[in-house]
Amino acid sequence: AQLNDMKQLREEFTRFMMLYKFGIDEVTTKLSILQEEFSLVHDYNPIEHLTSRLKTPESIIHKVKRKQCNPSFDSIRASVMDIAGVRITCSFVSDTYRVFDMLTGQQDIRVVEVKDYIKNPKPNGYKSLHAILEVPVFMSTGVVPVMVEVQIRTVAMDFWASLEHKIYYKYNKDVPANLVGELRAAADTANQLDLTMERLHDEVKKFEQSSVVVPTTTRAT
Ligand code: 0O2
Repeated sequence: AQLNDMKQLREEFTRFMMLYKFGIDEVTTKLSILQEEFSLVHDYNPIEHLTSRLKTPESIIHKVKRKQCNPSFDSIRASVMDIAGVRITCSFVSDTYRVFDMLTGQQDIRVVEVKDYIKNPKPNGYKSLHAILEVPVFMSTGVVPVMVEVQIRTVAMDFWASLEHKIYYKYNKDVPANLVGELRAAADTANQLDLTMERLHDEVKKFEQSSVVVPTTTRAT
């Protein structure tokens, strides 16, 4: 009986994780379509790159313990909302909101929660626009709503966050004060870079708009 229980649990876990993988597939397909449409039609692409990850079983268990939630599939589903994660990197801050609006404006997406760490950065300097989205996944037995966490940030925010993440885990979540201070300062530098790049981008856009040449036909005499 124990062996059968284990077999059943394994099947249930595989199905549980599979749905999140499909959730990621749904969201990345939507984003790839936007990305391709933008490059073909608008001659400009607000999405620099896309990455995705499924939370590891160890990391899920860790969060279940931290949140003190019941270790049943149903309560994990309800309280661990970042099992499926998609990260979108944009060139400019304005693009992060543009991509957010384009994605969340889609009919079949339900926005469950938004955390705007771009407007309200974390005390350590972390910036990113987070949203928990619920997307429908169409299975043979019917439609299943799946939660996907989307993180949208600029290249500069991403550069900062990847290094901070590495440092945080290297020091086992107890980063020395001097490094915390330097990271804070680096976040300000990244922010300055974002502001400058956005301003330059706006200037080039204005220049392009003002110098649109109306084609004239010239006649050889
Ligand atoms: P990993 O390895 O990326 O999966 P909640 O889920 O609402 O209970 P939580 O987890 O604090 O609470 O949610 P929040 O604040 O939205 O952050 C979730 C994710 O954002 C993290 O996932 C990180 O990916 C990223 N993040 C948040 N704060 C920081 C930060 O200070 N530095 C960096 N580098 N990333 C951050 P995980 O599960 O922590 O990690």
